[in-house]
Amino acid sequence: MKIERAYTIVTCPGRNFVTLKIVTGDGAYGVGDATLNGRELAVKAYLDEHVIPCLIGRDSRTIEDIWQYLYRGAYWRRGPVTMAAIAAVDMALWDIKGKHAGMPVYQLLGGRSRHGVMVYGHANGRDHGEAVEAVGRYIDMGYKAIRVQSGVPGLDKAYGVAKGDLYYEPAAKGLPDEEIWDTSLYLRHTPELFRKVRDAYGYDHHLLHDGHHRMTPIEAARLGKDLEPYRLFWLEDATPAENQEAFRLIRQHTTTPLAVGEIFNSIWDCKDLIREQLIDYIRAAVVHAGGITHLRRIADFASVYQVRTGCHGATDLSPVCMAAAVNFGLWVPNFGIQEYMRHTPETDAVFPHNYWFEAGFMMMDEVPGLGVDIDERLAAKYPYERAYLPVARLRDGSMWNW
Ligand code: EZ4
Ligand code: CO
Repeated sequence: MKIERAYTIVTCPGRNFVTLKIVTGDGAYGVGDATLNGRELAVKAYLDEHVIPCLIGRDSRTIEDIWQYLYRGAYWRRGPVTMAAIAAVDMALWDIKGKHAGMPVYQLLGGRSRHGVMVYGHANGRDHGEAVEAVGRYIDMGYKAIRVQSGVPGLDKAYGVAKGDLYYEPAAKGLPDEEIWDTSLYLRHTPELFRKVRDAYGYDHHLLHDGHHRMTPIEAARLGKDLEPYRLFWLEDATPAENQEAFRLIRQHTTTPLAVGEIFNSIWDCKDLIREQLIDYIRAAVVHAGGITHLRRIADFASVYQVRTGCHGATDLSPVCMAAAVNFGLWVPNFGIQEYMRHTPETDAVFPHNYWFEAGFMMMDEVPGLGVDIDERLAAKYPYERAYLPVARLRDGSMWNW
């Protein structure tokens, strides 16, 4: 089917989302998520100015060729802006292909490997007491896997601590907030947090924790060792991975499973991590790693080394991305877990979807395509508002990783 029209929709139902819609000559359409938190309009411009003109008139069925055309054809490869734009096109084309075939995308990929996709929730609190209570609420909601984040005594701010309980949203309007960080305090208090959670609820639930890129490799190695008695499902983003070898040092010291990759854009960002079995879970997401077409390549490569998927799924990844992730997770043989940070009711209303949470799993019906849509009239009521993620500094003022 010929691609007749394509356009981007920016909406802010509490936070910003960029969505690509592709329409074919027979009136079918598909949607793709193109949201890059804090840099949204760069991806919109990349799509509007540089990608959409190349799509018009192409055969929507040639998903692989269009992917290669946009990746190789740009000459400038990889990077979050490029790969989010390619991902949006890819998601929309899979959506259209599913609608034309009358099948959900997971059927096109090879069918269900499981009845549902296990998700982890984000339990958090300003201190250990609040965090332990929050874990209890997630257990009561039926979660099988829970990530636990807490404020750190002596620090005003730590990653993952929400104002409310269910909805964590780090991006804020205005210029970036500045937070002070001190890894030594964090390393002192975090094992204690997990001791309290295990003391309160036992060992029947999977527990996870996000280091959010703030430790050096040797600090991460120590935290991994200290957390071993509490049998974590994973330690996430222990240290930045621009230098993939950094994980070798962590790996030599601890049996706590390691996950990384929510900011990765391509298979090249995780090639050595996977090939050398330095991680257990790869966190690359549909929207930031080039769409279903490329994520499938990463997952297949990872399967050779017994590395499983653990896709990023925070609030800045729209329900369009979540729908793509659930389709992907229902199929992918080496599925591990899927992150699920609940969207607000306003966001869920703008993006009607065919996935739902049930007893710790994300479920999906037999609906053609990705099973998600955008209500454009409702979206138009929420105009874009510039927002940024916070930045972090050490006590002496040096910039650090937020
Ligand atoms: O800070 O998605 O695992 N989830 C995370 C997120 C990230 C945001 C950044 O846009 O680390 O909360
Ligand atoms: Co994370």
